[in-house]
Amino acid sequence: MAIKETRAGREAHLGDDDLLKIYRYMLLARRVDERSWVLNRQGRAAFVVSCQGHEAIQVGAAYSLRPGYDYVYPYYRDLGITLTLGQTARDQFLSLLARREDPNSAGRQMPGHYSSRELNIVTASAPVGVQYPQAAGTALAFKMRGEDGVVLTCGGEASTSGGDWHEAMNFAGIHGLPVIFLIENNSYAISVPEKMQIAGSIAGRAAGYGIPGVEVDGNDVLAVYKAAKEAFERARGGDGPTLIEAKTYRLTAHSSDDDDRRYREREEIEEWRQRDPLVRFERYLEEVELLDEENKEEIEAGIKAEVDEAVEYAESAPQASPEEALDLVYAEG
Ligand SMILES: Cc1ncc(C[n+]2csc(CCOP(=O)(O)OP(=O)(O)O)c2C)c(N)n1
Ligand SMILES: [Mg+2]
Repeated sequence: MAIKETRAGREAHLGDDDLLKIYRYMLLARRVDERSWVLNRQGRAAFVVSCQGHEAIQVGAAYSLRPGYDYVYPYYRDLGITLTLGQTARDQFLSLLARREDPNSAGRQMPGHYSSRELNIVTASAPVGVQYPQAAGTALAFKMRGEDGVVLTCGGEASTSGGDWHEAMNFAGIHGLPVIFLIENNSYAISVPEKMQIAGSIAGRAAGYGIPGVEVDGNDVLAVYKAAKEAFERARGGDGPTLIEAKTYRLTAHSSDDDDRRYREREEIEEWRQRDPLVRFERYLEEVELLDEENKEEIEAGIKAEVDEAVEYAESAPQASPEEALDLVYAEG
């Protein structure tokens, strides 16, 4: 296929290769996630928490990260971020199946609790919102050292109801810290709808902390990329933090232990499926003739093979043994 520069790509300063790479990461995240549900329903994986519907936000934002230099404080849905940073489908299934080789926690943590020393992904803690003050602290360290690193930290809309988020926003605003708060607003906190969580606007709260606040269509990967890129540039240039509120919808139940039929209508989900970020980007790439039947099938087949191999590998990998449970948890001596 001829390489052509698309208008949206040019506007976002992205070449054709980048656009296809972004598509591939989004598709990989979706396929890994879907397979995780299959393994759960077959009784082979204990628990799944899903990124479906969040792929544009996660890949669009993570695409500006410098892996192993910038820091990430993610939350449990951020599979699209960790894959863009360099974790693999294998890593994901090793974690899902709690194998000894799981790079996040060697099988100790719940799935979705990402961590990597090499990629500067700081271990996700289970209480909602505790990542924010820690992210601000790391951003302060970058600033004190005179380094141009940026910290990306993410959470759902409900995590902004807790004190930790407000304290971190306040501290980051006062000290002009290089941190990006990415709020993945998927309209629900388990069964609690957005309107019971936020009376005004999340992006609008940024003004009170002296921080730029941006609201972006979280189903439009190029819009998210652009907003995040500007935020990264601001942070790297010494101009401090940004809050990005990216709006989307949780396409699955909260987790594999949740039955969302008890609190939301099927029609509502169907309506949002029409705006599926992956399908939307696919349509766009077809329109600008970067994607056709042939390369689409090729990309799908490549990802399917990768996912198949990863599941097979993880299923035959050794379990973590009970004797090792406390290794690496406490410092020796
Ligand atoms: C402090 C705390 N309270 C409650 C929970 C249980 N809990 C886990 S996820 C979640 C909902 C969070 O919703 P949101 O922040 O919107 O993120 P989403 O899951 O929708 O992406 C809750 C209440 C928790 N983990 N920690
Ligand atoms: Mg939510």
